Amino acid sequence: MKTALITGVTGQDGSYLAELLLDKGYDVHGMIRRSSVDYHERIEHLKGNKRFHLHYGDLGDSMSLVRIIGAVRPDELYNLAAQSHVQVSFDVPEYSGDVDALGCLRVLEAVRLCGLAESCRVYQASTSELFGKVEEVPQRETTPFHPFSPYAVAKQYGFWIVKEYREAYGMYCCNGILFNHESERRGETFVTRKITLAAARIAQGKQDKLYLGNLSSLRDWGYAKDYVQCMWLMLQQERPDDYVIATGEQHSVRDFCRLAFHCVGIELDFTGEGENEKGIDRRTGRVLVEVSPAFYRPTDVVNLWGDPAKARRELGWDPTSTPFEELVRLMVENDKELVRQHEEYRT
Ligand code: NAP
Ligand code: G4F
Repeated sequence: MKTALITGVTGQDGSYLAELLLDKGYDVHGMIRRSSVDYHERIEHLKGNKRFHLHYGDLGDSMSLVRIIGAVRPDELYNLAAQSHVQVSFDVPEYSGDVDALGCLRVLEAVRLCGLAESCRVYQASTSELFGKVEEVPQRETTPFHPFSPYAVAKQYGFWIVKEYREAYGMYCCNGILFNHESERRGETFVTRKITLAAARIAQGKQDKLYLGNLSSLRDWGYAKDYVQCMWLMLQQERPDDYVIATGEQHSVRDFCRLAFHCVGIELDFTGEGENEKGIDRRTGRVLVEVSPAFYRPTDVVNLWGDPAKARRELGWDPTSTPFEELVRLMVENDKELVRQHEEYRT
């Protein structure tokens, strides 16, 4: 039986990965942070499982990492923990740098200090945000990086320190350059979930309007459940390498909105431009979507589109298993039910 350690186990990806590894028969250890509420929504259902163990630690605290890694002695370590919100990284740039850049270094160094450099395989949650102000479309493994936020700059350090540990110490460590992936468990302030929740609330009369930032921003959105399989596949290869994981399809925030509202029975027409653009309910003429500059970023990544050819070829991964329309439908169905059951009105 293999043993895996997941940092960020309470997050969207960490929770799906934990489920996947438990299904595969792994002993799964997760690192959690102390918080004032002792409820971890995404992993609560796993807590009774005898092969699922939790440890308090923090990517900002080397000693906790050495303690946990030394005790667990994982065969595979998935470093998913991060301050993962790009817009928030402009508000807390130093913290984002500490956790997303140095946190990765701390994990790698803890593996070495615990004498596991030869036995423990490490996955680093790298990101398409590294392509930032894109220099090539679509983006592949050879596309130059141009990070465009404090988050992306920190993740770029993580990317290179992983490569460095691979080359300097021969460690088996990989960067998964993952494009945006969403799900029913996506954090509520990322644009997709914000839209699906708002569509569900508006359709049930619990919210009047949705305010968004850049509607023209383009993303390559996939399904998180499909993407955690790639994380695992990367650590099963003969040699460590870095991979772009994407669907190869691109849509705008506006497209996502149209489709999400369609799923609750509202057809939206967009009129106007920039800050004056509005999404109007075709049937009633009501304005349901407006632009608020509060959601603009000092620098915004607007043209992400990945080429998953290498992952398809070398990992045997099918990027089309959950089409875009199905992803949006799954998220909206989930949120319709959530809102119906127990959601309070929230803006
Ligand atoms: P998420 O839902 O925001 O989860 C982040 C996780 O990191 C949570 O478990 C969080 O714990 C934990 N965490 C944050 N700061 C920490 C710290 N200082 N020490 C220990 N744990 C900490 O993110 P996600 O969407 O699952 O993404 C997983 C990883 O992939 C992240 O590294 C993200 O940057 C990267 N990524 C995500 C995407 C995407 O589209 N989802 C794409 C590319 C890369 P709490 O629950 O206690 O907050
Ligand atoms: O949903 P987002 O906040 O995701 P973003 O910035 O692409 O970051 C996510 O994906 C990255 C992979 O590329 C991960 F590395 C990262 O950890 C995270 O998971 O924003 C997507 C786009 C942006 O261009 C943003 O400007 O949507 C635009 N947007 C428009 N209105 C909005 C909003 N984003 C948010 N969060 N909220 C809005 O109201």
